[in-house]
Amino acid sequence: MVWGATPMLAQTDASLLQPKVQEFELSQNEKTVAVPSSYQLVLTEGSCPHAAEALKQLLPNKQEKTEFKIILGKKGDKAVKKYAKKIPSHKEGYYIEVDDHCIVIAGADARGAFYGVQTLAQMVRQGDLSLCTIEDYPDIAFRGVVEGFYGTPWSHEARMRQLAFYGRNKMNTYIYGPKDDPYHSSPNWRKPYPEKEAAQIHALIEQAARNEVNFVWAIHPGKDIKWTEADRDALIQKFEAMYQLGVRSFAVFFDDISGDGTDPVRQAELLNYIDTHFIQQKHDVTPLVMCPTEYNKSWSDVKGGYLTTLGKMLNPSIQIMWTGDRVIACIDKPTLDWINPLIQRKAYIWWNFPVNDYVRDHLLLGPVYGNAKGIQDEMSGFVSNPMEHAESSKISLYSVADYTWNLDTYDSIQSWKHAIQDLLPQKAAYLETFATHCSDLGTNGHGFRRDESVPLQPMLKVLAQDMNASEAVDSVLRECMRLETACDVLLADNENPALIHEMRPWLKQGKLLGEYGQCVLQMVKALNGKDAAFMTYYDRARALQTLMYELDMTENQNPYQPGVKVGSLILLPTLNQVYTQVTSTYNAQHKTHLETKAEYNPYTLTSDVPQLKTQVVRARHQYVNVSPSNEVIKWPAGAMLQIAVDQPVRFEALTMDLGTPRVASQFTLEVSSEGQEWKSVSLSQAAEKTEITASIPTDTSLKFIRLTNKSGQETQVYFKKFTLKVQK
Ligand code: LTM
Repeated sequence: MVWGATPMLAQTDASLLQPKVQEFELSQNEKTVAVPSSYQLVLTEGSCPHAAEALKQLLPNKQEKTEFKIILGKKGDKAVKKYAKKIPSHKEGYYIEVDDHCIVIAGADARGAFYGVQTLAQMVRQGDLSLCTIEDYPDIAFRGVVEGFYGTPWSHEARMRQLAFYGRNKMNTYIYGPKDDPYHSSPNWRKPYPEKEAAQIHALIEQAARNEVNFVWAIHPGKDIKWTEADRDALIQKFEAMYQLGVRSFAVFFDDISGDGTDPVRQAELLNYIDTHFIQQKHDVTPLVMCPTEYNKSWSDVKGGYLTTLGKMLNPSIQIMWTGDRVIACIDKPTLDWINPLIQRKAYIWWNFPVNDYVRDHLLLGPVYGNAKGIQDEMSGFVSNPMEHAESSKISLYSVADYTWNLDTYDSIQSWKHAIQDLLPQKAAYLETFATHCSDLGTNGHGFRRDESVPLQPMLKVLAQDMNASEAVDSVLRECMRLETACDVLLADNENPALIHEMRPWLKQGKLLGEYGQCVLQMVKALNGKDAAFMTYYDRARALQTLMYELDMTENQNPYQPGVKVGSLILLPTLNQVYTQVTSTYNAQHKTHLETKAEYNPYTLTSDVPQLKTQVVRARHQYVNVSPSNEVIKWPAGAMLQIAVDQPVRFEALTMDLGTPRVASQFTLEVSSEGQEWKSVSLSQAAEKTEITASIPTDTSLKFIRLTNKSGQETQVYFKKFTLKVQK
């Protein structure tokens, strides 16, 4: 087990215990006891094996004839009988008592005892143990992670590390549902896993058990399910095969589908059948979890009755997942007051953060904030959907563990700092500097944003108003130097190689950004000091702009949101603004024609399709791409998507994929030079194919192209690709 390095303290600091404990009381004499070098273990054999094993790893020197005792057990065990009344009555709770000759860890159940050992481990890492009592328990029953993103699923090794991390941080749930595992979703959900993958899943289940985590295996059959007995039996058979591998918790996801699979009556009938004929029959399986098709308020058609049908029909023990008011949203009381009555149970929250499968050019390393306090009794579970970058996701997941265990004392910044300390103890300060400038998502179709560069924002604002404000120039310059240093140090670090490997493209970009910032601010200083070095700083700033662009064009080249963005919310835009101002001033003073544009996107997107309004459009070489969407798009009748360019160009061809065969005839494609007169261009789609193409006559230069739903009714499509080829 790898423990984060904690400074050695003379006594226990309860504020450093993770997640924050509910009740911590120091003994009146405020004495401490040294961590025992040997101890006698008192426990009921076999009662809480994972807690006992964790204790053995923490303090290996167990001996029969030593005075110091550690008493470990769960409610009902003889060993902890004396403490029965002190054990919290909450599931998974525990009681700890430390005095100068004994440590008691008494769990409400075996998992509670395991969590007690995790707390003791943290105290041991701090140094001497304060004589104290702790009563602790989780606020939310199911806490953890849903590996439910699009993109490269986590590797086996990353998952093994994750499960250990969940155990240490008292998260009890890992839902396995990566969208790009073909045996979880279409086309292969009916088939058993091949041998190698099956063996790995078995190993994950064992690792989950050692760490007191429920391994929930989810299936995503809705894209091509037939409401037949054959498919119902195929699903049960797949669950049975997973049960044989050791799975004891199951989920069925119906998210991001359209067509027949979305019928709530059929879904409820199937789920109730699985519940009655499989889940309930097994006696050792936890309650079934489902993700509905209408999984957030903005998509819910209450009059259509989807959610109320599920609420009425689904067996009461079946848990229903919910992402909030939107696909990506934070959770508060109004969110839960709206959904819980409709589904006639407490929502099981699927929190879509820090998932970045719709902004893959950004890495989300900032604090976890925005979820309300005081709502613990209104939800049955809270799981976070992470990034495909498993190690980097731990910054957020640590805080999700903290929040879901003890909502009311949750402090987002403190938790974030502790998370960073835990992940990279030796270089935490550097990681904190980098993460400060690498947290926002950029413009995106979901409109979800996170704050970024927070401590520097006041100075960046001053600088944006007055590039000569010397205090602002100096402090931003110093921070850019810190950023460059942090990226260098992290790039060369080997304390957590998996983390650095994931962050490498963003660290390289962060380093360039730090250098660029220093250069731009040196340009300001040189201009004010009439220093001839201005031109050298200018040349280097231009070079760094090119290097940042090239990195964006060559690294992390996924087909969805390719590239690498750092500091994109405020640091880079402010530096670019200063660059433009300082260069323009220099040009005016010296009658020169230096390039004043720092970056430039000639393309803009407008749309009255609500889900596409804020999609990003990017030009890369000869191609103009609109960012794809993961979800089903409800395209209203008459609504359009338009791309405009500020100077006329010759569009050559459009290639798009709406994920649906025989759909081209429902749309019109038109082009225009000035936006007044429009010419139709025909769309071609081969039978049973989803790709649609159009060749655009190149005899005239154009500024506009638009795609309109002319079918007279709402059309449901995917939006997998929209690429415009432009003549060079
Ligand atoms: O959120 C849900 C229920 N489903 C999908 C996720 O698989 C995906 O990761 C997120 C974020 O793109 N959006 C979804 O619609």
